[in-house]
This record gives sequence, C-alpha cells and structure tokens, in this order.
Amino acid sequence: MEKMPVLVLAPLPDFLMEPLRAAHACHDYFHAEDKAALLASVGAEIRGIVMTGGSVSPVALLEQLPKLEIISVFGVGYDGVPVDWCRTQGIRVTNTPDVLTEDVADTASALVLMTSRQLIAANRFLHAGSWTQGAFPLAHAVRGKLAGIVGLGRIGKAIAHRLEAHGMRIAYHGRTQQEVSWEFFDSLIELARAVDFLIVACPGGAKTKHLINASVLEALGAKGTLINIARGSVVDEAALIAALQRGSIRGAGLDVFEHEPQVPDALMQCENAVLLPHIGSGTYETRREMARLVVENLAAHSRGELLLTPVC
Ligand code: 8YV
Repeated sequence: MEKMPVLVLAPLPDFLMEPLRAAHACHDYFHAEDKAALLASVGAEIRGIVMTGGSVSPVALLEQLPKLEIISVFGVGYDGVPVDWCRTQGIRVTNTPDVLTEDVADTASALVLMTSRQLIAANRFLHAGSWTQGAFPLAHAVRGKLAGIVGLGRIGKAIAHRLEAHGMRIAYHGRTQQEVSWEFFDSLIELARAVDFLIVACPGGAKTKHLINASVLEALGAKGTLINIARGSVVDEAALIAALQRGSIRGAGLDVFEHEPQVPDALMQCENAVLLPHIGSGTYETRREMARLVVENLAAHSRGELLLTPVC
C-alpha cells in the first residue's frame, strides 16, 4: 500500500517518529528551513498532519493542503486546531485524552504542595548551605484549605480527588453544574474570592482566552495562589506578573505560559512563583501511550476504520 504523506508540525519524540516514518511518508515542516519550498513541493499531496497540543495549524496553512484528511494531535488539548473549519471541510481531528489525565493531575497537586509548603525554596535553601545558619521559615498547610477548580473535566476531577486526599475542600466553576458533591460556583469571581487555590484545568482557545484576568486575580487576593496546568492563554500573564510583583496574590504554580517556550524575565524573577516547563504529561509511560494513540488513529484512518479518539 502506498504510504500516506504526512506533515509533522512540531518536534516529536523518537518513539513516535519511528513508527510514523515506518507507516507514512513524513515531511518535517517544523525543522524545514524553507517552509514555503516544502509546501510548494509536497503540499498538494499531504493527507495527514501530526502536531502537539501546544502547536498551531492555522487555516492559512491548511488551505495549502487540498488533500488533507486528518490531523492527529499528540496531546489532549486541540486549541491549536481550527476544529470548526475542519468540520466544514470534512477533515478528521484526533487527540490523546485519558492517558495523560493522572500525570497532569499529579503535576497540579505537586504545584499546590510546592507553592504552599515552599518546597522549591526549601530545596534551594539547603543546597545553598543555609541550614547550618538557621531553620527554613514556616510555610502554609494545605489541609482544610479550599481549592477552586476552573473546568471540572476529566483532569479537573482527577485533581480534585488528589487534593481531597490532602485534606482540602473542593469547589468548582464551569459552564454547567455537574452531579458531584463539590460546591458549584456560577461566578468565577465569587469562586476566586472564596478559595485559597484557584486551579485552571479548562481547555484553551478563544472561548477561555484571559478568563483569569486582573479582576479574578484581585478577587483571589493575598490569601490566594493561582495554579495553571491547562493553557497559558487562559491567564492574562501581564496581569498575573503585576499581581505577583505587588504581592496582591500569594503565589502561582505554573506549568504553561502564554508564549511557550518564552517565559517573561519579569515572571522568572518572581520568587513567589513556581515555574515548570510544560511537563504535565511528561513521563515516559504517558508520552508512549499518547504516541500509540497518534499512530493507531492514523492507521485506523488509513484502513477506513473507526478512529480511536476522534474530536471530529
Ligand atoms: C503536551 C499538552 O505537552 O496534552 C496536551 O494538550 O499540552 C501536553 O500533553 C504536548 O501535547 C506534547 O508535546
């Protein structure tokens, strides 16, 4: 069978690239120095795209691929894909849900502990040899504190279960109230006002852009910490930096940023922020499962079978 021409829009691990290359004719758009020349030579033949959760496939690019049939995202978030446009064109989209839920939730709960117990600062303190000069300052307990989850999907729920195990109380905000025992807040501002930790776990994209703005941060206030494991676009980063600098919120634990991998110097200098380089799903176990779904979705599509994890 003839190999399906596939355009690769992002850097991918070898354990994904190897099976992709074995099954398809892969063209590396991400590393191509002359992207226009690559499109001119293979664009008319491309039938598949592989990209990551953080990468983007704008309509202007997709329009140059008249035979495109499927976009397979190596990630659960597909805010980089113009899904409504793809639907109108009959282009299928797949993602990698479920397999990364536990790791991302672990990362969120670790950020809660790292920020509240000052674990990163404590580690730095010891490495710097400061312990012999005195004890590390006291930090804050998480038990009894209220965590507000913004976006109670699969990942949001997995975070809530972990934080309950730490003795925390849970509330949430989202588009609709769900049949769960946790308190629902219709208003995001009211949730921010009530909680000690505001945890962003909703999808990215136009609908949630800068949902966490200056007013939400003001409501979170000096007793509050912002955690974001979702998408950088959900938080107004400039407003967050201003709030961290003024100390008008207590701190932040962030795994995602507005312009990854660029993180503003001003944010890197905030001692009250714990910053991770988008490692939420970054384990061998999970990334291999994500890779398997990408490969199997493309294979199913090539054989005309049902997709495993379709978005549309
Ligand atoms: C990954 C993600 O960082 O699943 C997502 O939406 O952002 C992450 O799991 C990414 O897709 C892999 O590079």
